[in-house]
Amino acid sequence: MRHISVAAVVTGSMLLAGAAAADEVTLRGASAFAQGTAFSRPWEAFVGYVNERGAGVLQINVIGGPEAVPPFEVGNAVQSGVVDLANVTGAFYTNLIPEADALKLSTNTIQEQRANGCYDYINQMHQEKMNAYFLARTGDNVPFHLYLTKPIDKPDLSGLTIRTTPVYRAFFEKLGANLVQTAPGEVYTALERGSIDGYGWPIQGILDLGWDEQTKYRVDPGFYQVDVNVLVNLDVWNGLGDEQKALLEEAAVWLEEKNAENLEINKVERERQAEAGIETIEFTAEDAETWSSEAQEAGWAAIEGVNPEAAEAMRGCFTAAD
Ligand code: 173
Repeated sequence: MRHISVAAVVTGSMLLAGAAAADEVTLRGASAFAQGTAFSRPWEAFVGYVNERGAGVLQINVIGGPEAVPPFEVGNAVQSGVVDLANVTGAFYTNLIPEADALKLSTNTIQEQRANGCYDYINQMHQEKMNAYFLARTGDNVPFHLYLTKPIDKPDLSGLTIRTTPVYRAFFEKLGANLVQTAPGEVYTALERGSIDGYGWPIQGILDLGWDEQTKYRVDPGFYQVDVNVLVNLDVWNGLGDEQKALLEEAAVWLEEKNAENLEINKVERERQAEAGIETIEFTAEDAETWSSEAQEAGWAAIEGVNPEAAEAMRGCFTAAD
């Protein structure tokens, strides 16, 4: 009798342990970008993917966008665990990882970075400096542009006041602009009031934000490559079970594959901008070359100024192998 009851107790506790490992976890998520706009859409798709497949395993509860956590605070919220995961660009958490601003300088894809070791380097950097697991990157193939309310005819921004974030700072500064940093949510009003003559933003999203109403010109060519990343608080990540981690990793691969859609989305956005009356400013071939090379050089010089070793490591793996 005694023997049997011990066995029953052991079996029972093993079942309990098994049940505990499989308990559904709900993670609180936030996005630095407003719901329904260009750099929120991939994140929303990611959340949908996880929630559809994660019944009994893991669910994501999105607490909101920039109205819930101010964009430049999202990094702090992930680090401290105020949120469990977030959709945010490196430029918004340079207070925690100044080197994260280099992510925009990559000219290869996240798939190539996973293959060449760059992803591991970046993930390690996020773990050490920010207590965050770098789960996924979106934004490949999406360039940034300068948008203006007044025309220019050469790569010279002197006399112009331009809205910036860390993304554009070194480049626009080198071209002589007077810079004002704002969160995306303040751009429309700044344009309306005439307190800025233009702003940096990617090729996607202007119409979602209504900024086309206040924008006259887009300067081509674009420069850099958007990074909008899904980061998970590291303590939360480490506390997940294998099945939960596997679901998030699978969703990350799926999300990153969607980056290939960006070329087509960019094309449609260019057409929509033209239809909205935004004129394209194109420089001479020589000036266009100056524009592009100054952007890249200013970007790397800024990272080298912050951390030469990290700049060298990332430079080595941010370019596609020939
Ligand atoms: O312009 C910005 O606010 C910015 O830095 C950014 C970065 C990635 C995607 C969209 C905007």
